[in-house]
Amino acid sequence: MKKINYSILALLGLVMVFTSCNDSGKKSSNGALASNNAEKVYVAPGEQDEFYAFMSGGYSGNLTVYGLPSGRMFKEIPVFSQFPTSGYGYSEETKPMLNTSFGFVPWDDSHHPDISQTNGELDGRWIFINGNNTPRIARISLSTFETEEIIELPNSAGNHSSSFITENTEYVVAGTRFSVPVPQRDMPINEYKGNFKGALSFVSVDPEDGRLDLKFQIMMPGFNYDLSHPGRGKSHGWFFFTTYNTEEANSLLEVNASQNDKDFIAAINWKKIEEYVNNGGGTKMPANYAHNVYSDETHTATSTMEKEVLTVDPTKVPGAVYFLPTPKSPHGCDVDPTGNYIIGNGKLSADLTVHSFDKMLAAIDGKKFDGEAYGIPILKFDDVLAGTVKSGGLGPLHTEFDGKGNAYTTFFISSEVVKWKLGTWEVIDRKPTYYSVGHLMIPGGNSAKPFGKYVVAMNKITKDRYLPTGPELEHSAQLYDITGDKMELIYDFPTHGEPHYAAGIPAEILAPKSQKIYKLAENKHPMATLGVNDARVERKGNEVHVYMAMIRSHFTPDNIEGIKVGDKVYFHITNHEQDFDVPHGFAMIGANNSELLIMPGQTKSLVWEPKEVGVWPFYCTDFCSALHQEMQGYVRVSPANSNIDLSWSLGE
Ligand code: RUQ
Ligand code: CUA
Repeated sequence: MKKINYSILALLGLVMVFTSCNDSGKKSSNGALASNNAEKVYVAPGEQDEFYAFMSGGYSGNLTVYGLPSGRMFKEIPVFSQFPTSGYGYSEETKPMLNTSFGFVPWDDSHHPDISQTNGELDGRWIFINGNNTPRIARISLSTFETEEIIELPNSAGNHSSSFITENTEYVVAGTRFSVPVPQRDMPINEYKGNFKGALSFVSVDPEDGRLDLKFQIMMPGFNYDLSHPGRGKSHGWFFFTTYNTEEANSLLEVNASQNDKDFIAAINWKKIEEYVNNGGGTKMPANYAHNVYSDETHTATSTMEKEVLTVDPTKVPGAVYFLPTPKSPHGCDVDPTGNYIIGNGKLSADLTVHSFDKMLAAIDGKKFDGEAYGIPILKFDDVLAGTVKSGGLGPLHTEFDGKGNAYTTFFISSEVVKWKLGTWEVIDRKPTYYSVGHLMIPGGNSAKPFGKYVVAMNKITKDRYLPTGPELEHSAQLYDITGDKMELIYDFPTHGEPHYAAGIPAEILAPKSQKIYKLAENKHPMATLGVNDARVERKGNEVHVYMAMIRSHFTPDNIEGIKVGDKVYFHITNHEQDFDVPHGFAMIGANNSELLIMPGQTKSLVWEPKEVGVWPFYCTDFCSALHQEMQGYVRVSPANSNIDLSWSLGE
C-alpha cells in the first residue's frame, strides 16, 4: 500500500517536471505579444499604475509593493527581517520589533498578506501578513508603508493559515500548520495522535488605531491547519480552515498523511465563540509571547511580553464548530464574494470541491451528521456539496474571484490557471502558466467586491523565462487580462523572495493618503535633536550619546573628539528636512550593524563600538544634493585610558 502511494507521488512529481519541459517548448508561441497586449501593460513615462499589488516576500520575510499593470517594483517593506536598506531591525528604535519569546529573531517566512476591510470591501487602512516560522502576525500602515505592530502567537507552530481578516476587520485570524503539545512539554513524538493540539487564533483589531490583541485561541484536534478564509455576506461570522493530516501521522507524512480519502474543512462560527468568551467562557492559560508596537510619534518600538492567553475547547460551545469532509489533502480554502461557496482545493485531486454555506446550515439544522472527530460533528459530504468542478487539471491550489460570477483556480502540477463558472461549475477557459503556479491574485479577490480586471499568477519555477542569473532565479509572476471571456497572458515580471499570496487594491484608494513626511514639530522621540543648537555629545560612563541633526548637506555636530576605545557610542540622528522624498543616510566605518536611512522629521539611533584608536569617518549614504559628497564627519577615538575631553564642532 505504502509503495503504491509512493509511486503515485513520484509520478505526480514527474508529471510536474514533464509539464515544465513541454511548456518551455511552447514558449515561442507565447513569446511575441500582440501589440495591443503591449499597450495594455505600458505605463508611459510620468504616468502611474492603476493598482498597487502587495506581494508577500516568502522567505525574505518582507512584503514587496508593485504596480499593476506595469510590474514595476516600488518598495520592499521590511516586516520580519532585518533590512539594511533602511536600518530596520538594526536601529535601536526598531530592534524591539523583532523580539519574540525565543529572543531576537531577525527573519521569518511571510506568506499571506490581506488588506483591511469595511463591510467586506477593501478600505486601505492596513495590510496584515503572517510570519510562518516563528508564529507572528504583522500590521503595516498603508499610509506610511511601515510595519507598526507585530504580535507573536503562542501554542502555534508554522503559522500558515494566516493572516486573513474578517469582513469589518474585527479579527485577523491564524491557524497553526503544525500541531504541537499544548502546553509545550518533553514527550515522545510517536504519542502525537490524540495528544497534540491545533490552535486557531483570533486576534482582534482596534477599529481606531489598529491595535492587535490575541482575544482567544480555539484548541482544535491535532491536524494540520493549512489555509483559511473568512465568510462574508451571509456567512459573515464564520471562518473556514482547510485541514490535512487528519490521520495525525507523525512521520513520512508524504505517504502517511495521504491515507484518508477525505480530510476536512473546519467551519468555525466565531461569533458564537466570541459571545461565549464575552460571557466569561474559556480557560486562561499561562503563556509567553511578544507584542511589539511601533509609534509614529516617538519613532520607536516597544516590546512587551504577554503572559496569558484565553483558550476555548470547541466541544464546550455547542453549534460553533463543524467539519466538512473535503477530498484530498486540501490546500486552498477560498470563499466567493457572495459568501455562499467555500472552495476546497484538494492538492492530490483533479476536481475542485465546492461546499454550499446554505446547505451547510440546513444540514446543521437537520442534525444530519456523519459521526464526529474528537467531539466535533462531521457533516455528510453530499449534504454540504454544492458542486464539483471537473477541471481536468492536476494539483489545484488556490482560487480567486472576479466579482462577475467567475472563479479562477491555479493548478500546480499541470501549470495552468482555469477559469470556471460559479453555480454551473463549467470550465470556461484555461491558460498555461510558466511554471508551476502557486497562488493567484485578483485585486480585491478576497473581498465582497473584487476588481476583476487582471489576475496575477505567482509561479514557483522560473527556468527559462528570464536571462539566467546562475542557479538562483527570482520567481516569476504573470499578468493576465481577464476582462474578456478568455484570459489573455499579457506580461511577465520577476518577484522577490517567494510570493505566496498577494493583495491588490486600486491606486486611487491608497495613493491620496500616502504620507509624505513626518512633521518635525510632532517628533516626540526622547532623543530627538529638534533645534540645531540642541546638538551635543554627552558621556554617561562608557556610554556616549551623540545628539545629531542633519539637513542638506551637513551633520551637526560633524567632528567629535574624546571618544575612547571600549565606549558604546549612540548616534541619535534627526532629519530636519520637511520636503517629500529627502531622506539622509548615516553610515559609520566598522559599525557592526547597517546604515540608517532617516526620513524627513524622523529620529533614528545607531550604536557603534569603536575597536581601535584613530580618526574615523562617517557619511550620508543617500545622494541628497549636489553637495552630498560633502556630507561627512569624523570621530577621533583615543586609547581607553586617555583623558581627552569630549568636544564637538557645530560646523561654524
Ligand atoms: S501557500 S502556494 Cu504558503 Cu499560501 Cu499555497
Ligand atoms: Cu544627505 Cu547625502
